[in-house]
Amino acid sequence: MSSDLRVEESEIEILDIYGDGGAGGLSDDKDIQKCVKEFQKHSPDAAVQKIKENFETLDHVTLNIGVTGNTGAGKSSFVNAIRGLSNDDEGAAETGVTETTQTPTPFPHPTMPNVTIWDLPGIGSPKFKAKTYLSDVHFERYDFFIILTSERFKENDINLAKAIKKKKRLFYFIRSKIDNDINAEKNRRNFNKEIMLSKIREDCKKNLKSVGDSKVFLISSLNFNEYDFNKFIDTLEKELPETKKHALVLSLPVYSLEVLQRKKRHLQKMIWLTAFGSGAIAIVPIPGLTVACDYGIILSFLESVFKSFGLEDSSLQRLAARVQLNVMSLKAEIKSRFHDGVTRRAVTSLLTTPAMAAIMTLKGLMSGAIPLGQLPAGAMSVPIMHYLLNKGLKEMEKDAKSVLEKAQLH
Ligand SMILES: Nc1nc2c(ncn2[C@@H]2O[C@H](COP(=O)(O)OP(=O)(O)O)[C@@H](O)[C@H]2O)c(=O)[nH]1
Ligand SMILES: [Mg+2]
Repeated sequence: MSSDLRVEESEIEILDIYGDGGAGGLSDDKDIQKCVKEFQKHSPDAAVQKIKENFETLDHVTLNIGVTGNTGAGKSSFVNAIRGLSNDDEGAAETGVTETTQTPTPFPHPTMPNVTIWDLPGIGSPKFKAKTYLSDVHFERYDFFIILTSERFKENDINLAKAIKKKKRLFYFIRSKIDNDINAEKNRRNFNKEIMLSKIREDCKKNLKSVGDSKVFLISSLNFNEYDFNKFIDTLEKELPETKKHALVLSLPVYSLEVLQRKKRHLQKMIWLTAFGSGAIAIVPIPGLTVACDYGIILSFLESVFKSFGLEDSSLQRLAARVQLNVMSLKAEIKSRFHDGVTRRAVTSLLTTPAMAAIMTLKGLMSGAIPLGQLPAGAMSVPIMHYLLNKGLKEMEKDAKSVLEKAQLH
């Protein structure tokens, strides 16, 4: 398609290349300063190496989530939902069955294999011993635990939470199947959803008093866009280490515009790292490209964005089945150069964006953000890379928004 190679920039777009009125990309001073420091400390080669290592670490960070609770609490359904699967999808954890397995079952994320959700054995037995349970499930494996119940939290839930606390690990209480509670009450004359939710919340908190200041979230695995799921993710974003929260947010299913924006914020942070790692030194110039750059890093960044935004065929297929649409009608919403995926052709067309004017404007724009004098001569391609990666990200964001709209999930 020759239209791939068209120059689409206008001076106006350049002034707002970072979206959010121009603040987003430049405000991440800490990341830029870290990269610049690497350059001052080491030779340029070593600095790029170091930045690449950081990038790799981020790419390979593991996240293990342990989901526990009574049989029937909704553990398997939650495990499926957080992996973006419906209970009937291929590869989904079996639901509505009496648990027979006494060992944790790992469910790898469908597009991010380093993220694993563990369906843990039920804790309903009267003979339950929290300490033994924790060592049996290898508690040290999990970055955090989720304790689910669809009723009141019982003694076993509370004892388990106390034992996890003793081990100085994170845990969160989730009161599941809230949609059922709402449906059962909604026809009553004085029904008020918010009052009802806060009653359930207060009741849970009272019930859990002996555990200390613990957090309870009300959710429905049938619809993460309702109730407390977003609040739950807000809390995790505050409490998890930097790399772990990054893995978590990127792995979330795209169920709303809100989660798409959350993902975008995380991915934009990665752009500086990617730009430095890929563009700081003219490693192997690729003929015809605007800048000499490390193609591999750029490709892997754009692939992460594509996957995380749910634009891959497999994600679209699952979404189509869930909202009862034809997958082709969702795919048709991907109108950018990435319609056929993150292909070499699409990436090359992004990187051949010439717009010399854009680059000149960028020089002016960036010299305030990065002390360019402190970088090796080749590093001028860093701001250009930043600009191009952000452009790719924004194109995919637009696609993802159209898909959400088509699926009526915005
Ligand atoms: N309405 C509704 N039903 C749910 C929800 N979560 C689970 N269920 C249903 O509750 C039953 C038990 O769920 P399951 O995930 O198998 O529980 P587990 O035994 O803890 O793994 C199944 O019939 C699920 O479909 C929810 O959030 N809302
Ligand atoms: Mg189960």
